[in-house]
Amino acid sequence: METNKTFTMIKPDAVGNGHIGAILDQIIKGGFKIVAMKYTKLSPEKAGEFYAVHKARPFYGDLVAFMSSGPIVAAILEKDNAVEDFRKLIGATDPAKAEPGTIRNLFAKSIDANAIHGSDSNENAKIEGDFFFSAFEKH
Ligand code: FUP
Repeated sequence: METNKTFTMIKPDAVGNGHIGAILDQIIKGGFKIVAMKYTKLSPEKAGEFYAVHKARPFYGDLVAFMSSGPIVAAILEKDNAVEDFRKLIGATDPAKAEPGTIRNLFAKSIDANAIHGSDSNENAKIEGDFFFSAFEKH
């Protein structure tokens, strides 16, 4: 299993608010190498598939609608201890609880529109990266 990679999405709120450049800057300054990246938009069906693990949660419908509401930037990132270090860099799911200086603290306004996604395990990093990128797109 790959343990040095994670997967991220810059979410529709952050893209719409013009924060792609600033967020990529934080990611690169945080020591992550971009292995694959694409600017794309999820259909409601694809967003539903990506977040299928949350299907039973009360916020699932709103989450799918939000994640398909506008363009996103999807990327695979590489660094030692990538999953854990990236979760530290982005901060808590609820931006009100995110540490000062974290990406969600700086760029997110609410728990549902929270600027950025980061995989929560090595296993999910692989699954999520494969959801967006084929083998030849990863460098
Ligand atoms: P995280 O791993 O930090 O992205 O958080 P979760 O996997 O718990 O949640 C995934 C996404 O569901 C969050 F990014 C935003 C959304 N969510 C809500 O809208 N409301 C909640 O109470 C919790 C999560």
